Amino acid sequence: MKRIVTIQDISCLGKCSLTVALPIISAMGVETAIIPTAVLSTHTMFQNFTCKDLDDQIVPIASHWKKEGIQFDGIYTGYLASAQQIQTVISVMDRFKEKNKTVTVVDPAMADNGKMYPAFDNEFPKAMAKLCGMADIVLPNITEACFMTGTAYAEQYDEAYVRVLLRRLAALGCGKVILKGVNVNGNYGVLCYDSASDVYTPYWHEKLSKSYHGTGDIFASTFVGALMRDKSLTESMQIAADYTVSCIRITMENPNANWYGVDFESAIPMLLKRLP
Ligand code: PXL
Repeated sequence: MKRIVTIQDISCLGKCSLTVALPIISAMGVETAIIPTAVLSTHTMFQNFTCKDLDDQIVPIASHWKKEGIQFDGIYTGYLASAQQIQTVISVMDRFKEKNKTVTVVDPAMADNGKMYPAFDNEFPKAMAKLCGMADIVLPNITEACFMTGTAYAEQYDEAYVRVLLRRLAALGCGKVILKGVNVNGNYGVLCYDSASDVYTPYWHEKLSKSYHGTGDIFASTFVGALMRDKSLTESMQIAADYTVSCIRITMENPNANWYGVDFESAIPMLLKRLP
């Protein structure tokens, strides 16, 4: 069984970050170690959330594992609490990245719909761009790609705008990009870009009328799980997109659904059917 480590916060309630990454990746048959970077009472879309930074634990945890000779097939980072914490995570990634073994995946979770999440300042995207530049695969949405590349965010855009964004991400050092929430020529979906060949492969899917918090984390976790189960980059992207859409649909159809996250639990059996 492959083993990954995922580095992101614990939002104790709210269905995001580690509370979705652990169940999804484990259910997909991949051992999932964690480095929790902060403990929050909820995600930051709630009012009055508490937050305890665990910055001082990250290096000691990594050092213990090094002494034990632990290696990883994958390193997946998600929401990180500060620019300083990103520096710490960069050092951990450097220590654990084994050539030709460890795949590094960075979800630069920090913004959506043209806005940064509440906890971040203008320094944050610069630090995140540095982490993305080190990764094998990055998973930004359009807003995150704009913030990291200094591109003006547009609600409506054409294919040329997407190409500019992808080339600017490549200039940061991002080798492979899965760009999320792409909306061009009436098509909606995700695309997989390989900077070496400058070629992208879109996967268009249904756009549902509601959006929910935490779906980026569900996409990223499923993508990592599929990749570790030896699916190709494009197939992993498609499995992640299909599962995320199913989670949203199930939640929209549930009159008792919570506002703060999606019912990803109900769709896990469907997801596992994609992994024979
Ligand atoms: O889903 C991304 C995420 C993860 N963790 C925390 C968040 C968010 C998004 O707002 O606030 C704490």
